[in-house]
Amino acid sequence: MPMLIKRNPGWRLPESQTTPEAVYLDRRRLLQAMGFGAGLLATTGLATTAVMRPHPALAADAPDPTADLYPAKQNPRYTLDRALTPEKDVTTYNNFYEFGSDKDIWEAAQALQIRPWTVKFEGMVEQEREVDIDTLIRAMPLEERLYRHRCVEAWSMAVPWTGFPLKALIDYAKPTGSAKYVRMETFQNDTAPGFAQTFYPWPYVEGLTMAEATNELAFMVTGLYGKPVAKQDGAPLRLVTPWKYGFKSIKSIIRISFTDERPVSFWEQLQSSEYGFWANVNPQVPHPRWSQAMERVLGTGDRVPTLLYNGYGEYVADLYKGLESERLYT
Ligand SMILES: Nc1nc2c(c(=O)[nH]1)N[C@H]1C(S)=C(S)[C@@H](COP(=O)(O)O)O[C@H]1N2
Ligand SMILES: [Mo]
Repeated sequence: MPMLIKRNPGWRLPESQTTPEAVYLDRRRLLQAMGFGAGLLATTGLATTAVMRPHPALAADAPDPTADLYPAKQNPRYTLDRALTPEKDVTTYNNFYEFGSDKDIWEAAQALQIRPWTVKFEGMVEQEREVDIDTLIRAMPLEERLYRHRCVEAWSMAVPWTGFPLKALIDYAKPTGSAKYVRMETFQNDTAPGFAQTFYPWPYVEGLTMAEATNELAFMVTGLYGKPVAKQDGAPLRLVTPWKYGFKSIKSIIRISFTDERPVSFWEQLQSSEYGFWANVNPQVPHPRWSQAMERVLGTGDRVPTLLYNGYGEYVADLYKGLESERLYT
């Protein structure tokens, strides 16, 4: 079990101590990752360098070919004890490093072309294949779920996602019995300015064990607030795993591979001392640079205590029995 950290009862999370995932990278690691000397590092201003934004797409996108599927019926099993975060906050305060390392990327993300879009199924599957996103979405059982989201940076939101269980996608992909993990990958092309920051280990990658991926909570998102999901929130297909820190919820997926090797995710590759594979929410295990005890709720700005497994222990705690020696909470 993780060590219990005793906290002052009156302790509050100082906002200034919570920094975005990337702005405080260890200097030596960053140098290695960049493969450059200190001279250049000094002039590039580390990972905080402002990213140039492209103009948002000028022409409006064609109507979404799946728009008729929304709103989908809400599944009453997944509701919340807290108010939903206003749509405006969910769609204008984002983490999507492909479009820049600050929260204000929603306009830049409009440059992403989400049709045509295909998803490849690879690795340990009966047969590798590539499927058109609209064919895929129409083959899946869409429903709406209200989920909490807890970013490792200590902000949170409550969101009405539309999508389908990851389990349904896994049944569709037909992995073989040897598969132990599912690995997912985000698009990489020259429409997004973040790829010019070559010290990041692009493309964005995430992974789950097969047991996690087939847990009923693991959800593939195609919609948000009763509409097709916005580009800045990961259109046309993103993962949500509400019991884990938000960085596990990989956006704009193009490739899903089944493997017997544990995938190394984007953040783990960048800074494994801070971001591991499991990344389950636990208020008692601090991030090396800040506490995880409390969270700031987007929209209201309220500070509320963070819950073990983000409040989803009854669904997922069993997944981690026997794994107590692992770094389950970072
Ligand atoms: N491809 C990709 N997926 C990503 C990210 C990213 O930078 N790139 N950021 C992650 C992080 S840190 C969080 S908190 C959530 C944010 O999702 P939201 O912007 O819809 O709130 O997306 C996750 N998925
Ligand atoms: Mo995050």
